[in-house]
Amino acid sequence: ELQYPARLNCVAELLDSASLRGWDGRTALVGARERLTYAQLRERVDRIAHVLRDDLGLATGSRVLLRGANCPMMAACILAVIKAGCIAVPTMPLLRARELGVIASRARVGAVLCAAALRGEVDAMGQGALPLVLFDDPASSDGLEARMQRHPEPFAAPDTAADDVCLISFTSGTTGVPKGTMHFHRDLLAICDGFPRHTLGARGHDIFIGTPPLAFTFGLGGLLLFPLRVGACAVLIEKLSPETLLAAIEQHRATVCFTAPTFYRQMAQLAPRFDLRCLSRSVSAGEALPNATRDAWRAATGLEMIDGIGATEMLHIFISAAGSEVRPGATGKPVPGYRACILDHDGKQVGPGVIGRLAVKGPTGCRYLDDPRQRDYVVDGWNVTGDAYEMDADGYFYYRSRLDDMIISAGYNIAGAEVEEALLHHPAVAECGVVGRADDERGQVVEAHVVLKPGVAASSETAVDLQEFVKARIAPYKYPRVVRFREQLPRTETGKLQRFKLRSDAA
Ligand code: 3UK
Repeated sequence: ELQYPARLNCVAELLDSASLRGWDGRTALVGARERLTYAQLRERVDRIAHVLRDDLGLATGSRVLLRGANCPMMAACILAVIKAGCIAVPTMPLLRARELGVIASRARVGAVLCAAALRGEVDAMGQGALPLVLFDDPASSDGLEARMQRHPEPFAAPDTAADDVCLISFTSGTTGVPKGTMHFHRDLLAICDGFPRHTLGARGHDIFIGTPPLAFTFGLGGLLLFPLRVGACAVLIEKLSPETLLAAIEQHRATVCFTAPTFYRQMAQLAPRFDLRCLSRSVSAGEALPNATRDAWRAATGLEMIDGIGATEMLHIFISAAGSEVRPGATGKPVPGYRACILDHDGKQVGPGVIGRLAVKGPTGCRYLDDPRQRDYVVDGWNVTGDAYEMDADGYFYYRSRLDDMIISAGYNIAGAEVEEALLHHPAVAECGVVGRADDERGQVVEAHVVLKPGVAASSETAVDLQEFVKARIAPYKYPRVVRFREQLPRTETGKLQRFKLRSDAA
């Protein structure tokens, strides 16, 4: 059981303990243009906190919308909002004015901190007279950097409770209106004291790197809070491709990498060109990790990937496995502090070997901001994530599909992920997504959207070859009756396949 003081500011706690432990001179953050020690980061956070309270007049509990690419300044802004006793509302860099406007009004934000390069969509979002302060805009006299000059004194965090909200994170929203999820000061520490300590074994000499935006809780934890909690360093890079991430791992001697399964699959192809011996742990989350990808990455780097399922509602990863605990095909076991079970349609727990709805309970959990969907996600204190899972007799949890993505064809239940896994073992397949398409005769048919590796012809022979390949690997009724070749697959900024687009696109 994790215990935190009843009065708590999680950022003050992170940065003050860093100082008490003598980490002031260590490197905390590395960006494309600058490098900050723990002492420099604390000073920067304090100056920004003063701007928020003294210049903008924000009060404890005010909500501040944040917008910027992954860089030390964006990280410092998020930390400063929280240290100031305000509530951080980070937003994904690719969001458009209309989506930002919905978030700003749903979260009732009182101010905006935005990277100058991304201000266009904020200007267009139409929230009237919201105070807007730009950063990374050195020329401006009322930009954040100019204002920070005037506040050299340390900032004392206002008194807040461990269960005051400090973060509102919006779900990537593949469907419907985005949902805001609220998290407490103690939640941000609880995730640091769960997965990274127990599963990852994070240490002060680690160098964290990866792709998830800081506005996505996967990135906020993995690339900021986790390293700060153990005195480690995070490398923040604004625009990453599989190739530039590999180069950055090599250049910065990174030891821990966070990204999504498709990125690992693409990186495995290019890995032989880089010296990756520095890397000792690679964490995959956001989507199911196919065995084919786990195998390709192991063959390329010698590393056994750490798969972990997390959710914005739960703040971070709650089921995972590393090293010798890994069972291929399984996500893993509950992270210490969490419990998990499988529920049937009536909400009753089922035993091993039965597919049902995954439910979890632990130090973090779902608190939607004014949303009736709260009662669908939290049932009897259990968080029901919307995933179809199965448990084995040893307590391992196996992902099957998103509940609403199960394909029902001629009376058979088919998990698209299983068909994808089979296809990914075929040497011609770079990426794929499998969905159900409405069909008069069968209800739904299995439809595969396939990106081929360079040099392979998108021909009907290839399609038949893929179909036969799947029939030979898994139950033949699961084979894709329709195969469509694509240049790329539609993905969210968090790396998730947008299945609804696959279902509606092709015709
Ligand atoms: C799916 C996975 C199988 C699953 C996230 C790590 O992805 C994150 O949060 P989101 O709110 O999405 C949650 C949903 O994504 N998913 C995530 N990881 C896995 N499915 N295997 C996995 N390893 O459907 C889940 O319900 O965008 C991930 C940390 C923080 C996060 N917010």
